[in-house]
Amino acid sequence: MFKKILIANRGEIALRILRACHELGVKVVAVYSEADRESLHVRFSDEDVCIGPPAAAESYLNVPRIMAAAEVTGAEAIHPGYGFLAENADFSEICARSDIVFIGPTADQIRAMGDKAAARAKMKELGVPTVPGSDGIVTDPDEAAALAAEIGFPVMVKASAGGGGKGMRVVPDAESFAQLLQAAKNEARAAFGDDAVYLEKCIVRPRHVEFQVFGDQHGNIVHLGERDCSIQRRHQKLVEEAPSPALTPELREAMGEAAVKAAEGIDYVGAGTVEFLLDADGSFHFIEMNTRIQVEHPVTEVATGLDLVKEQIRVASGEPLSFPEEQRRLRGHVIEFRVNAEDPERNFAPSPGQITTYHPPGGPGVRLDTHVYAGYNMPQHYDSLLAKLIVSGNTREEAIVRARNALDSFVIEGVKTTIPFLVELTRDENFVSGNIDTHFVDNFMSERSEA
Ligand code: MV4
Repeated sequence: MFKKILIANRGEIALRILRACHELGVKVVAVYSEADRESLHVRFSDEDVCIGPPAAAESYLNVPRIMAAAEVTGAEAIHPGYGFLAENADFSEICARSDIVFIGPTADQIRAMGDKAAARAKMKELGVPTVPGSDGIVTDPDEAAALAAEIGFPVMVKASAGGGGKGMRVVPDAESFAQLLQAAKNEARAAFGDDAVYLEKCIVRPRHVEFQVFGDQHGNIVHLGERDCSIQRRHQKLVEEAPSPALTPELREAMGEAAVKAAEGIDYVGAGTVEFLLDADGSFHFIEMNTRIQVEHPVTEVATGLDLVKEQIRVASGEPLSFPEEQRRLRGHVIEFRVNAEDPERNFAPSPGQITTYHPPGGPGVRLDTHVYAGYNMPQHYDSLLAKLIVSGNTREEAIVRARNALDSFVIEGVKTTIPFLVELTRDENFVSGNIDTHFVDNFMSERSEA
């Protein structure tokens, strides 16, 4: 096992990783920007290094400074968390060349899934169900238009370097194809410096169901069930749950098998997530694989009783997977609510500033992953995630009741939060009945503004 790990992240995930390290008896090096001097991940760490000004490009994305911090402190491994450098293949490679263990996949594994068109091709070759679409990227606009007509409208144009919705367009008909193709390419070039795009048939009102997978360095790969993440707004997840209200045991087994096949196909090591779109007719299609620990990983932790972050560290140090077979299934029901420092009454505009009053919820079946405290200043420079409330119960109904009570008693003053929005959401009849798809939030918002 490692003696010292550097955490190349901030906020709640840095604190989450720090706790996992300390449970394993591993010392922690925190890095921080000038905006994060007062952060708990810095306070609770064993050593800390300031890596630059608040802007992420100059601090949490500043590879030379992070590598220097690891060298001077003698850290043997770096945990990247999510976001920032987590899916940066060059960073994984630089760590390997510097004899520092990157707690995550190799550069090759990251690249295999980072190029979405190549990932699609690879999955198709492996026999993992994909969405009907182009074989690789499309280059000639006329050929692309002909292929779109063949696939059948609506089609989606997606950036190959993308993921999470950037550089993506729904094309409703042949007439608008040329223009929307160009719009997707322009957005992709601006966002990723790469305008390569591919086509997929548009699945109308799908559910987003993702599978947690885990591989070790000895060739073992398992899945830990699914998370339903259909409740999103502008490609930001708001609520995630397990098990998915839409899966039968048969469908879970088939999708889990496909997820393991996907990970095996790229010899995957570490924690990963295979994302599927689930159609209303029960058919499922691979869309992307995320090669990192995800924001919503606690849903799986609570539903299985496993610790995914400790397992990432063990696997990176060369240990075989420690998950017993009987713990690789979901028990009871778990729902995570993301509490953001945003104003739901002003189109979810960020609301940075000082938290003046802070009373967290508690009680049976309540887990709160957060880095904030009374007096904490939410900086404007980073994402607005303030806390993740993870509720569990024997049934979905019990979890929802606990969620309502926890959200009702969660007091945060000084910044606007999404708590009032989440309270309303837990009372929505479609949410309560599990009738959720990727249009849920839009429908909910429009009904809310009419009321
Ligand atoms: C799709 C789709 C329908 N058909 N692909 C959005 C983000 C990215 N991860 C994939 N996304 C979608 N891809 C095909 N072929 C619909 C979406 C989508 C979506 C997916 C999951 C959750 C919320 C969503 C909201 C809008 C669109």
